[in-house]
Amino acid sequence: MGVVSPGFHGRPRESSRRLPPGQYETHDFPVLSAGPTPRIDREDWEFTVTTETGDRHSWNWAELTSLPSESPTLDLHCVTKWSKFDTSWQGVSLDVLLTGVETAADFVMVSSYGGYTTNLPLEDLLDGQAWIAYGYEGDDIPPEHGGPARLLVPHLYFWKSAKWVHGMRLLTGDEPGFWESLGYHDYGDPWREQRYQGD
Ligand SMILES: Nc1nc2c(c(=O)[nH]1)N[C@H]1C(S)=C(S)[C@@H](COP(=O)(O)O)O[C@H]1N2
Ligand SMILES: [Mo]
Repeated sequence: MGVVSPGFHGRPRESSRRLPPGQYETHDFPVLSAGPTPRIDREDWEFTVTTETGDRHSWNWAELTSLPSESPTLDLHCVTKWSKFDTSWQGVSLDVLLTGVETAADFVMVSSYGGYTTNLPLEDLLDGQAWIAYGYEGDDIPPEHGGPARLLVPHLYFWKSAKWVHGMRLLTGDEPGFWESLGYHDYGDPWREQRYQGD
């Protein structure tokens, strides 16, 4: 064991511990959208979970925002290599929404207003790992960042965090979403640098 001076090594070790391989830290909040920003009125907004047997569970805006919420502070990692530390959000844990949804599914297809889709294993949405967020830094989520509400799954590359989220289909088999069918990795773990198929 070497002699380590915490004053000298502390900072770089701290930030590289939080920075996945190949990423750099940015203080901006870049906007990455595959199409135009859809405008959705809160009165028209709805989020629907459809099970593999066709059962539907829907929440409107008043129902979503009256559920118990959490205020997680999260590091975000985009596949285009920027990472942003310590973003603060308000939202409802998927654990809360999926309680009482009876399913034997292993996969989820998330869909957005505007047509975007992304797939992930159901277990990656559970156990405090994912939220339907409706607040950002103490305010509404700006439309370009996914407001009224977006999915947040911060342990995967940020393309899995669907903006303008509208629903989820529970699936017994995996299917590729929008970027996944264009060659991006099916799972997208930033710590294993799973950017593209084959990584
Ligand atoms: N509906 C939708 N969600 C989306 C996207 C998109 O194009 N449409 N882009 C994804 C990608 S690639 C990233 S990096 C993040 C970007 O979120 P931001 O624009 O708030 O930074 O949203 C993800 N969610
Ligand atoms: Mo991205």
